[in-house]
Formats: sequence, structure tokens, C-alpha cells
Amino acid sequence: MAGDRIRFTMIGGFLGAGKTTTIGKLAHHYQSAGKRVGIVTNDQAFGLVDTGNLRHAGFQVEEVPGACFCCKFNDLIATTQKLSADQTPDVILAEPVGSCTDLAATVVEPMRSLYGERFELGPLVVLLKPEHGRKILAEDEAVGFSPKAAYIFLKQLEEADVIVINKVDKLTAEELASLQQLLSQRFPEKKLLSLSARNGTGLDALLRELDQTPPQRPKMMEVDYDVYAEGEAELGWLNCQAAFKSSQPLAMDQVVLDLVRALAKSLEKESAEPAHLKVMAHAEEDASIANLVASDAEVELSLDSGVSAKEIDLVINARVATDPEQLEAVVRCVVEEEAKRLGASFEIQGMQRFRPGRPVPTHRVTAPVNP
Ligand SMILES: Nc1nc2c(ncn2[C@@H]2O[C@H](COP(=O)(O)OP(=O)(O)O)[C@@H](O)[C@H]2O)c(=O)[nH]1
Ligand SMILES: [Mg+2]
Repeated sequence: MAGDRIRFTMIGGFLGAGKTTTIGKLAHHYQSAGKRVGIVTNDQAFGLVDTGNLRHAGFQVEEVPGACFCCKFNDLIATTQKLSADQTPDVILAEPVGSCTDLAATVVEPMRSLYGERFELGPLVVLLKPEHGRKILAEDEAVGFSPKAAYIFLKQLEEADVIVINKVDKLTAEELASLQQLLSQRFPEKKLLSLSARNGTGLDALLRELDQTPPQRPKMMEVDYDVYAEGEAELGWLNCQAAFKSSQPLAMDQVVLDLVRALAKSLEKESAEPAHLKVMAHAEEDASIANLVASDAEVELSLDSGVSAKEIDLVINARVATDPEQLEAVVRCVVEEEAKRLGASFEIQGMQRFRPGRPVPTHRVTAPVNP
């Protein structure tokens, strides 16, 4: 595989597409095969459920917070060095922000040209999120996002070396065929795989693909940064840290499920489409996570602990097509109401909310670099 260079692979895709789940599965596979794996997560804010989740699974994880990889290119490089502090990893898997695009021009090609002696670049994999993907590809009016956010979704697919339709376990054969058809109409040249990151279907084919040398890009993708910036800014971004304390043990799985359900209900009243809502609860070594990835999707427990505790730390990450102030008001109200319902006291320890700023990449290549 990588010789003495680190194999660096980004697993992109829209918010809630399954990037963290896929990276967890890939990392597990590489570790079982005796490879050293480092993971880099990325977010516009601090305090990530994903970092906590992957660390909880026992992986070595570092995060690049505060902006996307393309705007924090030097931080990304510094973070890969942190992962190499004890021992150089064989493989680094990186999860870019789910509302970010133009990664080939701003991350992959600059890494190849500036740090090609250190890194061997794997293919740019982009996971297709079926929940919003079906509607966006079919140009359905009721997608829940504006055309500018849909523009980002499509640009992510356009720049992929490999598109992976994820969550096939929840698609019927007809739904999968229809997605494959919509994708091959729009991107006829593109390599297409399907996967269930959850149950492992298609993982072997993805692993084989990740070992391939990516094809040379014929040209770099054009991106209208005004549309991209406006599309990204339509998403309200919120990360909140809170704690519940109770005299009675609280069942953590139920707490996170109820919090996400209550958040979903409040957002639905305001017709605010969630791109991804995540709540993680911790008590010492144990953790539970609940997720919602679209208004018409089910709230799911993606990590169960089966544990009850009197003191629970909570991390809430919400990316929703709404005003961030509005989002904060909803989160504060839901946290308070849920605590009251449980007879617990609560504390909000941290709250960051904003609209992502205009992306200003550190580097942007306009012509492909020879692999
Ligand atoms: N049914 C199903 N759900 C999945 C699959 N992969 C991820 N998910 C769920 O989709 C949600 C978002 O996944 P996550 O990996 O956090 O997405 P990310 O935002 O792209 O990192 C979680 O509830 C996951 O459990 C899959 O293959 N099948
Ligand atoms: Mg993630």
C-alpha cells in the first residue's frame, strides 16, 4: 500500500451521509489487518460528537476545528504530524465538513504537490446520502434545502473519484436502482459503489477501491464560490455542551433519543430542515448517541450504552437550515424541558452557534498535479 508514505484518504459526503460510521468501519478493518490508523475529523466549531464517537471506539483521533480543511490546510498538515508523534500511521482517514466542497482543488491536489513525499493520496470518496440525495438528484421541489445548498450536495458528487451510495440496508431494490440511474445520468463517467456502513455490505469493494491509485483528473471542477458560500450560510450551525444531574439514574440511551425527538419536533413546527442532529451522552467510559439526518427520517440510536447514570454530560451538534439564533432558542428550550420532565437539574456549559463564513481556501489549484 503506502510504502513509507502515509496513505491519506478523505471520505466526504453531505451532513449525515455516514462518513463517521464508514470511517469507523474502515479503521477497524485496517487495524485488524495490523495497520496503524490515524483519523482526522473536521468541523466549523469545537466540541464534536464525531471525535468523541471515534475515540470511544478506541481509535486515535485528532480534530481540525474552527473551519473546513480547505481553509485550515496548514492545521490539517499539523494535525497529521500530531497523529505521527508516537508512530507514523500507515493510513490516515479524514472526514471533511459535510457542507464543504471543492476538496480536490483545495486539499487533495495541494497535498499531492506540496507534501507528496510524505503522503500518498487515496481516491476522493464521496458518500451519497440517500435521504436528501434522492430528492436533490430528482430535482424534487420538496427537498427541504434551498437550491444553493443542493448545489453543494451536487458539487461534492461531481468532484468524487468514487461515489458510494450509502445506507443500502434501508433502500429497496427499486430505490437503489433509481438512485443508480439518477447518478449515472448526471455523472456518466463516475465510478459508482454501494455500501451499508452499518452492516458492512459493500465494504470489501470499497476497501479494494481505496487501494487503487486514483485516476488523474482531466481538469479541476468549476465552483461558483458565491453560490457555495450562500448555500453553506443557509445552514445554522450549533454545538452545545450541557449536563444533567439527577438523584435517580437516567437511562442514557433514552435521554439522547428523547432529546433528538424533542428537537426534531420543535424544528418541524418551524419548517426547519435538519441536515444532521446529533446528541451524545457520556458518563465516565460509557456513551450513547442519537441522530436525525432529515425531517422525514427516523430518529436513530447509533451508539447504545444500555447504561443509566445520575450525572450525564451531553454534546449536541445541530446543522439545520434555519437561523442560528432560532436554533439556539430551540436547543435551550428542549434541554430545559427534557431536564424538567426527567426531574433532573441541568447546566448549559457551552454554546456556539453561527452561520458558516465564506470559504477562503489556503490553496486552490486550477490544474491537476501528476500523481
Ligand atoms: N441505516 C443506515 N444508517 C446509517 C448507515 N451509515 C450511517 N448511518 C446512520 O446515519 C446517521 C449519520 O451517520 P454519520 O456517520 O454520523 O454521518 P456523517 O455526518 O456523514 O458523519 C447515523 O444515525 C448513522 O447511524 C448505513 O449504512 N445504514
Ligand atoms: Mg460525521
